[in-house]
Amino acid sequence: MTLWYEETFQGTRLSLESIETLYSGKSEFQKIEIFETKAYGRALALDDVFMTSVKDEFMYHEMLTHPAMLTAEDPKRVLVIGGGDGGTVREVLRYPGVETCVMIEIDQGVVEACKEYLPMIGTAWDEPRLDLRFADGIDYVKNSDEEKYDVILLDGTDPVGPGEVLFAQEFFAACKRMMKPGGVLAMQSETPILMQQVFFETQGKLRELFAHVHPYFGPVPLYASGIWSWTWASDREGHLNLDHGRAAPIINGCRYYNDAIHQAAFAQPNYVRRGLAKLGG
Ligand code: SPD
Repeated sequence: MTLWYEETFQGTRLSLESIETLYSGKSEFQKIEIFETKAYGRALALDDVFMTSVKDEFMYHEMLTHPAMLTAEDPKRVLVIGGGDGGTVREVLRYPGVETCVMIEIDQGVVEACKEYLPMIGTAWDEPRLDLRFADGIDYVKNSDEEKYDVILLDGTDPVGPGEVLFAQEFFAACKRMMKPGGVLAMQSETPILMQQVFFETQGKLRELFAHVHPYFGPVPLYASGIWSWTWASDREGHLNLDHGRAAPIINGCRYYNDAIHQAAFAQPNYVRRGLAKLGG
C-alpha cells in the first residue's frame, strides 16, 4: 500500500510518498516525525508541517547562513535560534574565524530525533565551538547578559500558533539588543506568495529597528509555494558586499549558494518592490 504524508498549509496541500516512518514522537512542544520519502529522501515534519529534507535542505540552510556571514565583518560570535535539525549550525561552523556558535533550541526532542535519523544534515553536533542549549530563544534574547553577537540567524518554524512569537516586534527588538554594533541578522521570512502579509509585516517590523533591511529569495521545493524568502537586517550598509577572500572556500563547499546567487537573490520582483514602497521609509 502506498503511504502519502500530507502537509496542509495556507490553503494548499503537499503530499509526499512515504516509504517508511523512521521516527514518530511527541515532545512537550510538538509532534515530531521523520520519514523516508520517495522524492526527497529523509524528511522532518513538526506538527504535520515539512521542515527539511535531505534532498533540498542545502538550499534553505546555505541561503539562511551565508549572506549574513559573508557580509558581516569577520564574525566570531554567532547565535542561532531554532534550527533543531542542525543544518544551520553546520554551515556556520564551516567558517574557521567563528570562535563560538551558540544555538538555542527549545525542543530537545527535535535535536535528539535528528541526531539519530538525520545525521547527514546535522554534521557538526560534535564541533567544540558549538554551544548547544535547550532553552526558550525569546527568553534568551530578552534576558541574557552574555557578550553580544556578530551574526544572529533565526531558523524558526512558521509563524502559525506557537511559532508566531518568533515574528513579533518584541522578539526582533530583543535580538537587536544581543547584537554588536554593525552586526547582521538574517531570518527565514516565509513564502512571499502564501504568507504575503506576514512577509511584508516582517519587513515593516525590521525596518523600525534596523537602518538597512533587505529581503532575498530562492527556491525551497519542499516548502509550500516553492519560493522562499529570507531577510538580511543590519544598522550597517553592505548586503551586497561579499568578503570575497572569506567567500571563496565557503562557496567551494556549497551546493547552492555562490556569489552570483548572492547578488541575484536580492533582486526584488515588482510585487515586492511595490509592497515595500507602500511601507515607506
Ligand atoms: N514551512 C516550513 C518553514 C520552515 C522554516 N524552518 C525550517 C527549519 C530548517 N532548519
